[in-house]
Amino acid sequence: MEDVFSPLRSVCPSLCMWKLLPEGNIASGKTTCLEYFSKTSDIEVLTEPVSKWRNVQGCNPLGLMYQDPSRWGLTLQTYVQLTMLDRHVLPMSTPVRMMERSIYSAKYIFAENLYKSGKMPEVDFAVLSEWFEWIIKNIAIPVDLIVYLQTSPQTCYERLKQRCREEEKVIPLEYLESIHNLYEDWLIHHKSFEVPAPVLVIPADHDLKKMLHQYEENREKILMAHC
Ligand code: TTP
Ligand code: MG
Repeated sequence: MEDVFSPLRSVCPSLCMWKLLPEGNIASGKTTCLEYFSKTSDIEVLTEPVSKWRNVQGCNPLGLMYQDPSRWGLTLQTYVQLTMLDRHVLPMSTPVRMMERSIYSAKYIFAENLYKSGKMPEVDFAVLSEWFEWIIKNIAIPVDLIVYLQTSPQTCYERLKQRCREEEKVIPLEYLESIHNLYEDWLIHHKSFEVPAPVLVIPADHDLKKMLHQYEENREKILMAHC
């Protein structure tokens, strides 16, 4: 593919494709963060394929998983893994790409949570894990920065109730607490899985106005740290 940024590279040799991932609990504000930066020129924003998870050839694996995680957890997580991989390998058309979540959090947080809570059978988890290991061993999935939107589970719970996504009405606070703890162990305490990139933590319990202010304050760190 033609390198459209080659003139820039001669001025700034370290210029490279800059890939960053907003990460965080359900309803932590990832989409809002992406929408905010999508107004900046030369940034490509890939929002999460939730609509696909709600409708694959007329079926709703997200809804099925929440209704019966033991039966449908593997179905959803296999499809999430595929749709994330599809986004990770899309050729970049701008110097900076922001992608909502990643194949890493799908596995290290959501699949892990299903398994650890006894809702995903061992054989399902083993098959999903082998798929995942094969993918990250054989396909390059470079990430330059993780922007961790750190929230309290309670804040996410309130936002979930306001947002009222049909499938998510069954989510209890305890579920968000488990997801939160897995995130903290992964990205803050480094106690669980390898972290694929440096992590920038942004406190994200605040209202929209304050969040947008924080994004502006951190703009350089988020977008320019590579150059
Ligand atoms: P999120 O990825 O948290 O997206 P969101 O739009 O809810 O978050 P934000 O408000 O911060 O933009 O989750 C979408 C739904 O998909 C949510 O119900 C959790 C679910 N999910 C899984 O069940 N398994 C997965 O692997 C992933 C990534 C999400
Ligand atoms: Mg979102």
